[in-house]
Amino acid sequence: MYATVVKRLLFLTGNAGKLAEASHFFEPLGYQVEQFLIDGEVPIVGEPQSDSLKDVAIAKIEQAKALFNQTGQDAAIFVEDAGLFIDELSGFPGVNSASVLNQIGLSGILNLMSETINRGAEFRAQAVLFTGDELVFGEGVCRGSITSETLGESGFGYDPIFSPEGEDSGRTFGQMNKTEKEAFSHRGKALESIKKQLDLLGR
Ligand code: ITT
Repeated sequence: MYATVVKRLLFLTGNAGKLAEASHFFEPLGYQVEQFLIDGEVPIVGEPQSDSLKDVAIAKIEQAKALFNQTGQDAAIFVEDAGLFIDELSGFPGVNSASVLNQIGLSGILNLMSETINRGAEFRAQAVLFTGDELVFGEGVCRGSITSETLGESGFGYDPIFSPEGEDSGRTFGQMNKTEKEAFSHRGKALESIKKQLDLLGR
């Protein structure tokens, strides 16, 4: 009988919701997902001022690699950058989704949209995994619409005001469990793309 090899995956993030969803995806694949901490803290990394999620993700993984090299450990490293892009608001809050949510909350977004008929929006995610040898990129987009009120308490961030396309009963991510959300979500798609590439690489 062969021992199961558990691969460590260190996720550099301060967002507990993103960490929980990445764990839900990777752990059945044989990864042990951990938050990347140094001395018990999430290391602070600079994020460039850029409209490109990919530029931000690359900046984060390069800094994570440099920090990780100092630890002398053996693990894959993972980062992800995501955001909500609302059509009628010309892509706002976009790359600033985290800070905008802190500043105005879900009620602020709903107020901005109170007169708006066009409720289309999309979540985008750019994930990057460093295997130890190479970078593997995964992108995901999830189209949907902004609801007129908050619905549900699951998930995190903008989940209670976003209903994905294809969800026939109009539920928001906030009304779904992780498995249901993953089937629709930008993160699920980005991670699925990375998984396929790892399979091709035989990892
Ligand atoms: P790290 O950079 O530390 O990973 P963060 O929260 O700052 O964490 P992002 O820069 O990727 O991460 O911010 C994206 C924000 O977009 C996030 O804070 C949420 O508010 C929102 N967001 C991203 N994915 C989401 C999802 O699946 N559901 C709801 N909101 C989401």
